[in-house]
Amino acid sequence: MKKALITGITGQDGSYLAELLLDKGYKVYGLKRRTATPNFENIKHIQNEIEFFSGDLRDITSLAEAVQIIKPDEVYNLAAQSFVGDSWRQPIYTGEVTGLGVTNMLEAIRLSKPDARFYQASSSEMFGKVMEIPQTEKTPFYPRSPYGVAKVYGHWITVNYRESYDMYACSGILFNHESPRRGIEFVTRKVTDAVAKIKLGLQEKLLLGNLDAKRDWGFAGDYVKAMWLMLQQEEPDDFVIATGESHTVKELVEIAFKHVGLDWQDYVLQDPRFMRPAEVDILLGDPAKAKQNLKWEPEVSFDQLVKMMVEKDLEKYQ
Ligand code: NDP
Ligand code: GDR
Repeated sequence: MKKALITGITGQDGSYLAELLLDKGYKVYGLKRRTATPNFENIKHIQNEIEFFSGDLRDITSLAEAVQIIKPDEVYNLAAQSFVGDSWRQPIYTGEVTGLGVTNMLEAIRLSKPDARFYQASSSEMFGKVMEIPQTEKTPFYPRSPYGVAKVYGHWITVNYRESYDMYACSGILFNHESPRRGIEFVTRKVTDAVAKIKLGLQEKLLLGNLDAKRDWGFAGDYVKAMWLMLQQEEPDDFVIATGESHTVKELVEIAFKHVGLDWQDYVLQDPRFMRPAEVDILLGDPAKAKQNLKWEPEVSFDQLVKMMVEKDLEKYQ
């Protein structure tokens, strides 16, 4: 039985990946932070099938101990301070977790289980002020937030450990991916949650920032399959994972409101509090390499994704 350690198991991607690996017959271990109140919402349905280790990406002792005891075949490093907006409010913390935390995890593996296969959750935010459209594995990085900068560090340290120590270390450059398990502060879920509440008379208005930003949005359930595929190849490599389609925040809002028979213009207001000090205007990924080498394809369209999320939020409040 293969053993996999997932950091960030309580998050959106951690929960879908754990489901996938359990289905494939893996023994799944999860690194979980100590919290005053439990936050098992995303994994409560599979909680009993996972073995948890208490730890924090900033605390190498906890990582080293987990790797030493588990001796995992695969490690998926999904933990991060992942909210771009907050990375300006907590730049040092973001650097420590999202950047340096990757080195802590790599060191723990190098010292105790150097043949474990490693996946790093890199991000399209590394492209930031994009140098070309669409973005590929070869597009230069120009991050536009403390989060993006930290992810560039995490990306390059992963490449560096691959080249320095011959470790099987891969970096997946994933574009935005969403689901009903998405954190409420991210724009897709903020919108679908508000649409459900407005429809049911529980909320009056929706305050948003930049409506013109364009993102390449896919479904998280599709994207975790690509993570697993990356660790099953003969040689470690880096891959862009995206849909190849880009939409504005305005289009997202239009589809979500229309799905419940409402006109978004009656409810949405712009609020400068949700504008960012530096914005990433457009992201559009080219997943050709993943399609060819991993035989990976996204299955859920943007339209289906937004409707799925609205439906789940309606169900929740009804
Ligand atoms: P989430 O924010 O949903 O989950 C983040 C996870 O990291 C949570 O389990 C959280 O634990 C954990 N975590 C946060 N800080 C620490 C820490 N100091 N030590 C240990 N664990 C910690 O993120 P997603 O699931 O959406 O994303 C997964 C990864 O992929 C992240 O690294 C993100 O930056 C990256 N990514 C995400 C994309 C997306 O569109 N979703 C796109 C590209 C990259 P807790 O529950 O306790 O807060
Ligand atoms: P992003 O996701 O920053 O791309 O990072 P987010 O959903 O936060 O923002 C997407 C775009 O929407 C604009 N926007 C708003 N965003 C939020 N959160 N709230 C608002 O009210 C709002 N109004 C407009 C933003 O300005 C932005 O342009 C996500 C995270 O999952 C990262 O961890 C991951 O690496 C990247 O996706 C790829």
